[in-house]
Amino acid sequence: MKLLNTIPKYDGFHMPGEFEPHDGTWMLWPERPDNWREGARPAQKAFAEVATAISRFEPITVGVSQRQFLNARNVLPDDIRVVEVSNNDSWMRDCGPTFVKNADSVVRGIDWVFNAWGGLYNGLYFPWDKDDQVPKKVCDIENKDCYVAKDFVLEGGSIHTDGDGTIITTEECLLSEGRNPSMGKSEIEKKLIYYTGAEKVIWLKNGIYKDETTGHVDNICCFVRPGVVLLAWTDDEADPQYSISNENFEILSNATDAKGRKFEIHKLHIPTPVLITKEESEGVEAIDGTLPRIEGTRLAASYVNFYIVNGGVIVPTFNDPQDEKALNQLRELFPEREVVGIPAREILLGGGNIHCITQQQPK
Ligand code: KQY
Repeated sequence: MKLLNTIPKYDGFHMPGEFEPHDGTWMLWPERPDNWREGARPAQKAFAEVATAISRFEPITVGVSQRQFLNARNVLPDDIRVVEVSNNDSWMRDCGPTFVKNADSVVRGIDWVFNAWGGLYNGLYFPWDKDDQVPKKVCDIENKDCYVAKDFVLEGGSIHTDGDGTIITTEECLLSEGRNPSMGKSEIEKKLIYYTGAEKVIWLKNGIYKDETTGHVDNICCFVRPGVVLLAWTDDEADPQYSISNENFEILSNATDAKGRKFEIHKLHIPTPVLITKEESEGVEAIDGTLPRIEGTRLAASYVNFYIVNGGVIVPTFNDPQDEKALNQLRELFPEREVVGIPAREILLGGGNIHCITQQQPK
């Protein structure tokens, strides 16, 4: 594996859409008791269900600490590869490599700076040094060369691409103080374009209400395919999410993508607000420096945080009347894929969802 200091776009590489063919998926195994309740046992069960669902469609590897290796190996089915990868927490979308490919289908990784969603300014835990090393380890295991983007803080969940020249992101996230405070919007845009090989960045304003990542796009908006987007939505004017979604709808309605297309926008209604219960709150160990889990806090529940695999779509469900409607809407939008719902409350309690814990490796 070579570490590269050149620029993917100049080398002829770009980030494919998630809906394009994968070689496989990467995940990490949850264990920290100050983020996951009851010593992470319920979360581990949920992660195992996600990994098992993905394994029906494509190869999957789960990275796990030395301490948890035997537990993960015992819990996960035999056909899921388990490898030891030290980590601080289990958000492979955010700390893992972003993969890019060229016209000859050579795949390379990008190793961004990871600072736990805001570093010492407003990051969610400290330290994050092991997470920051994950991309090089994944690329080494996969024997993929790896671009070192060590002058730019970025998490995979803060960008989506259509694989055809367009990136979507949010100002709330990428212009936040805790990430690249010395860079302006145009400089950040250039970094995105040079590293993902894209041509145009669409800037939405804010992410899902109360999203602790400071507004990752992957919880509010994503591509179904080039020119077609899904936007998390509510018709409840009293919900703070209402104005956030409406503002993003306006932006998308007035935008064209890199190829000059107007967007076809589909509204995907959020579930009834999900709040942390007393029992859930009490199950999390309180540690200074880690975001506390306080009873009654609203979680950033959204069906947009699904993950597209070869021939399938893995969708979070919340035991909510909206679940079935969301699944059916996705079945209509992805007629050629099997849409699989997975109960995801235990993942949501940790601050993210299925898209946040997965990372595709393109074919
Ligand atoms: O991508 C995400 N949504 C990750 C959230 C991390 C939360 C850490 N407690």
